[in-house]
Amino acid sequence: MSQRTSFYKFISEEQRSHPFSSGKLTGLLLEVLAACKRIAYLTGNGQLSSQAMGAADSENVQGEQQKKLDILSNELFIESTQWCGYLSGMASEEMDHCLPVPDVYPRGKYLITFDPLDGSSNIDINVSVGTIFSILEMPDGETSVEDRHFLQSGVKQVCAGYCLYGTSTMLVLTTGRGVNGFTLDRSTGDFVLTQPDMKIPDYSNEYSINQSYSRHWEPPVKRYIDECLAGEAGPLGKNYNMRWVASMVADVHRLLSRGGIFMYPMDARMAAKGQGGKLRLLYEANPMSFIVEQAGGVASTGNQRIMEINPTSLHQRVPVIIGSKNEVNRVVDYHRQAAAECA
Ligand code: AHM
Ligand code: MG
Repeated sequence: MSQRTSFYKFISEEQRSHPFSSGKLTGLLLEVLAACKRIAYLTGNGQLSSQAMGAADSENVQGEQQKKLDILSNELFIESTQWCGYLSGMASEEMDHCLPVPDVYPRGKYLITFDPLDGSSNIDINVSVGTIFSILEMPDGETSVEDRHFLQSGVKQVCAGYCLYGTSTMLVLTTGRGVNGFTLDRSTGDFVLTQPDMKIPDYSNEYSINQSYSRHWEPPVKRYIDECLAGEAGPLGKNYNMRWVASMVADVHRLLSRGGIFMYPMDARMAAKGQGGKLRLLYEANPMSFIVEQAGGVASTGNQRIMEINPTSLHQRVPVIIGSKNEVNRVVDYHRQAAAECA
């Protein structure tokens, strides 16, 4: 009989290989998985749970219309994790400020940031969505939990992951020692290791960007996409394919599986509004960058490694250009050339 490796077995073996491991991260991750399973069940019911579908009567702190499932997923994530004793506080895309763990529960050494339901514009049309999370350590010597404690650069992440609610439910995770993918066995409720040591090919011929915004893009991004569109006859010498699910989790999962470049770049509309980009640094860009880098890819704003940004606010937005090493480095190089021409 072939041996299957459950998430619990995998993470326990990882824990044993660290002589001083306390098991606290394992404990926290098991509760994060419990939250993801509940969200998978909720999203999987789709139109059958009419009370969960459609728009809520509220906006999040960034002024975006919330869906009922955004709010329910946020509540499920909090309820599933806050009691476990390994967390001091959490911050979510759907909450104005951080949430310290209530006094009735013990507090632990970790902080968690999360986007409970990324890509939620896809909910009503039955297209993949996902949960993204990032685990940080609570700074030493602090007793209260405040927004400023979450303002840590991505290089300080202890763990990052996402759960993709697609045709199957998949968890993809890094603790800084590579990236592993697990598929939910719906008959047993176990996440089973199905994609060990995921690696992103250095080159690709697939790009992912919302091309309807092309008239707003900055010149380096426009140059790269024009070259992709030129195909074999152009400077890149190959034909490209394009995919855009509009769920970052699904788009990043595709590039982790077969390579590619994903871009949600800076554009003129964002600049006019004083925004740094669309995607959120703490809930989306940093965790995805940690995963992509651990799989051998590159994650940049075009001008800076994403994980080296020092966050200035909880809901800070940044440009995101991530994926296959040589494709992303080419776009970064075009940014460098454009800056040099302006200097
Ligand atoms: P959300 O967190 O509000 O769902 O927004 C993030 C999503 C990403 O998953 C996706 O890449 C992007 O927004 C799609 O944006 P657009 O609709 O502009 O193409
Ligand atoms: Mg999101």
